[in-house]
Amino acid sequence: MKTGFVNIFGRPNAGKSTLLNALMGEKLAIVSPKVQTTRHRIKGILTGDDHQIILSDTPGIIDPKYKLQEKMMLAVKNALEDADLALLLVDINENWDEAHAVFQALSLKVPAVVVINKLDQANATKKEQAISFFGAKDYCREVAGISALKGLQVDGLIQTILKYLPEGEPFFDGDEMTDMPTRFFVAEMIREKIFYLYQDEIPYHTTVIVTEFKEKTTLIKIIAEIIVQRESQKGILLGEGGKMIRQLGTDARKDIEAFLGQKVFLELFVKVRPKWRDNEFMLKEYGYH
Ligand SMILES: Nc1nc2c(ncn2[C@@H]2O[C@H](COP(=O)(O)OP(=O)(O)OP(=O)(O)O)[C@@H](O)[C@H]2O)c(=O)[nH]1
Ligand SMILES: [Mg+2]
Repeated sequence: MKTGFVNIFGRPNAGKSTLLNALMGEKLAIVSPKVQTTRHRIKGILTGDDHQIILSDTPGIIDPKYKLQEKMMLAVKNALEDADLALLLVDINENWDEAHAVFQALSLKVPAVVVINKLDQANATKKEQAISFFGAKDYCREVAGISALKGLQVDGLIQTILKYLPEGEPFFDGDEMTDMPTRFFVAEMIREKIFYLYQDEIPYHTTVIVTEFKEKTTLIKIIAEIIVQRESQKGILLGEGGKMIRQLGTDARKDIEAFLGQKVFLELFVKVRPKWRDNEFMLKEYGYH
């Protein structure tokens, strides 16, 4: 049996979370058109007849400006340390030199496959150019081209991954899919909707924590707190007469119900916690270790 840890790295928006979901065939990680959607390392355990691949999605690599971003980059650093294989994901339409600089700075000690993503948005010439550009880099063992969104060459990528994994015993039970608790995924689904519904700085000044999760006979009752930094942001989240937060609740509930396979009663509260993004204690409380 081939088993090992395969960690996905790349700049914000490269499509790392989309790729994790495509490889898993299941939506584990939230996705948005905005940068810095992912804040945690999220494991997906892919078990087949002859393999167990423990995948990790990680936050997009940036220069941290505040403590939350430092925590995000710590999640990246942790993932660097236990990989058997790194997937260096690049959006074919991003700046290749900048992506290369980021990959080089990782100083990887493990083999890396450069994965060129979003091939549905590029022509064959550009694809060939990207393959030769990254194929010549010294950290790159192999280049693969995919579209994570369209599921193009994702099965091929699994075969490529298996070449680099050692023989070994599985680390997890075959039916385990992730190491994160249900509450985490519920909070993430709410956070994803915030990325879609609200503009500008709102998603970046916000976090979500599930404070109650109770299984009743006919439904699951969930209470979640949305944390913002300023009173004005609370107003924006609520919207006129509470219109926006009602929309948020409806959108998030649908996803949560699909995820849990049960009816959900979802209640949202907005709390103002000034400067939570720079407060070590609060970051810990909100799950950023
Ligand atoms: N056209 C196209 N869009 C894609 C593809 N893969 C991802 N996207 C889109 O790119 C955007 C970013 O995707 P994510 O998966 O959130 O990117 P990420 O690398 O996880 O981003 P961060 O978590 O912010 O670092 C989303 O709008 C995706 O739908 C692809 O193969 N083709
Ligand atoms: Mg992501």
